[in-house]
Amino acid sequence: MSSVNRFDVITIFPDYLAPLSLSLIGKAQASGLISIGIHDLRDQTTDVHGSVDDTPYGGGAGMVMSPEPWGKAIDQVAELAPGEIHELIVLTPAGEKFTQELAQELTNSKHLIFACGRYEGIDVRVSDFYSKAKNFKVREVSIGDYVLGGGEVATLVIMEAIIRLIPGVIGNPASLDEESHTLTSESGVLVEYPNYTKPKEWRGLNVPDILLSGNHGEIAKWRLEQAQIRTKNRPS
Ligand code: 6GU
Repeated sequence: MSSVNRFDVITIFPDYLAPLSLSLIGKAQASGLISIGIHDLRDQTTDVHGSVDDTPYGGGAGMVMSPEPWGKAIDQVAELAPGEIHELIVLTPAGEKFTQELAQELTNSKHLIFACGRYEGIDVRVSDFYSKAKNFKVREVSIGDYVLGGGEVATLVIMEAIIRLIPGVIGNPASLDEESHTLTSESGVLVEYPNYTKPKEWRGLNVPDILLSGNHGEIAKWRLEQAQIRTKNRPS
């Protein structure tokens, strides 16, 4: 099955997404494997102040992002991938927790649209409209139990996790099988075994003899044990 190749991000801070032109993701764009559009929500506003938020119905603290600029922006970016099923990812600390498993699942959507909320979030009718009236897949996603100023950094995290899974993006795909969060069938994750490189001795600390033994069977066994110990001892 073919992987996601079009990403659009809607934000009031387009410059926050500048890192997408660097490193792995920059190269994936340059090589044509993926294309990424960054869109300024304020381009969709009509008043002189470029207002994107308003006070919450029902009262309470903070401001809520208005649905109309979001509707216009999402309609526009949907046209950038005509005929595809669009998956709208709404970034909010109230969303489902982002995991390696979700990263893997999202590689199967052809077109991902990231809606970066700020303030107290986006009027929920935006999610409702695109899931019910427009047949988009819509997900509210969080990257963890802490509060960020907005969804931009969460979008960077999620896009990086997805894009490195796309075939051709990483030079040595074997490294995808052997990395720090191996998903196991039973219990979720096994964290990676400890790594060493040259020199053999550094500041009085030695590389374990087993890794110098050349015995690949014993090395694999040792690494699995170490991974299990680390997984068990890791604070959750
Ligand atoms: Cl997606 N947004 C915000 N504002 N805070 C977060 C988050 C998202 N995920 C964790 N904290």
